[in-house]
Amino acid sequence: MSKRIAFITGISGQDGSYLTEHLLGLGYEVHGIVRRNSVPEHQESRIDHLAKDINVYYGDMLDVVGLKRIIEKIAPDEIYNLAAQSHVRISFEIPDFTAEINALGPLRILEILRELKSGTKFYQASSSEMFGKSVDIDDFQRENTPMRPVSPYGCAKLFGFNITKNYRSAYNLFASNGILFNHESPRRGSNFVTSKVIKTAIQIKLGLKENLVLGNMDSFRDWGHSKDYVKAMHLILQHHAPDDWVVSTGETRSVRDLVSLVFEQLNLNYHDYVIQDDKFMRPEELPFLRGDSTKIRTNLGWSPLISFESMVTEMIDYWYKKLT
Ligand code: NAP
Ligand code: F7E
Repeated sequence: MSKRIAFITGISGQDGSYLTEHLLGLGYEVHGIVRRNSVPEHQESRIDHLAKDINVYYGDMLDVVGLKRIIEKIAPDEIYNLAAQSHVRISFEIPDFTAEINALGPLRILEILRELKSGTKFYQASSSEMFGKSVDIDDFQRENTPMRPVSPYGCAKLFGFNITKNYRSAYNLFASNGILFNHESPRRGSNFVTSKVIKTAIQIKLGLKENLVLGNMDSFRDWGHSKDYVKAMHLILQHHAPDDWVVSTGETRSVRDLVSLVFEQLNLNYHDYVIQDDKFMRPEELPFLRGDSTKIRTNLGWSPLISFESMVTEMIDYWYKKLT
């Protein structure tokens, strides 16, 4: 039997790299795009170890002609659209660019699929940030919780979510949304709060830094591990019908809880080192996330295997080795 073919936008990102490993393990032929960067050495660091097993092309979510050429050439069975300007605070600084990539990006691919009529399945990387301040009465967000985003990132992702549903119903495309809550790993960018806290705490421990400067420490997040979440992406496209799925752990912790745990693990008292600065506050904050993933657990048999504590330990080990 010939290999199934997957095309991943954002292949060089945190999730793209773990998804590639997962799909290669399942016997897929994997293709992906990276955008042009003036320092190519850094760009593929998360997928360098996979270079001989995958096919990487230059491509950009802004370049519809290039995207169409690649999709036509490789004729994928499945497309995972992970490319995004994925930083919520930065989306307040570059809202126009964020909307171009995160909202119009999925539309461009869906239009290509509508024209090609190839039967390719499409996965859209939707986000819990789309819920904004909306929470159900039992303090969970789920597939039918109203979406009221509070950031340019969330607003753009909500367009991507809705256009995916729209092309599913209007044109009968196999187009699904994973509504993923926060997920982290050693490969998480160092300007997201988990990596930033862990990296800086280790620098403090090693005498390389004096303080950790943060924004809002009182928001709550439902943090899982990227390795678990990419498995959900694949399962979502194996279901018999396209649909929308919440992927989450169901646990929530504050940024302060995270900071306290990390400093405790390093035998430090965070009160001695943490400073809050408006620079890292957002014009509008999303205060609370906790996802109810009953639907995917019941119907697709997915559940997270890696606990929050073991993920933090793995990230501490990673950054400690990198910094010493
Ligand atoms: P990430 O590490 O920031 O990866 C994003 C990827 O998109 C990078 O490879 C990036 O390449 C690429 N990209 C950005 N702009 C592009 C463009 N114009 N053309 C082509 N590629 C472009 O993010 P992640 O954590 O892996 O997240 C994957 C997806 O899931 C994103 O869509 C994100 O918004 C969404 N999501 C993430 C989470 C989470 O907690 N991680 C939760 C919900 C949803 P460069 O390195 O060149 O920028
Ligand atoms: O912030 C607070 C910040 O940037 C988490 C993305 O993957 O998940 C992610 O978005 C919390 C927020 O993630 C700092 O205000 C405090 O309340 O790690 P984060 P995020 O904004 O939740 C969603 C689901 C996505 O889809 C996104 O792509 O931490 N916080 N001080 C800080 N955050 C950062 N980054 N830096 C600080 O100094």
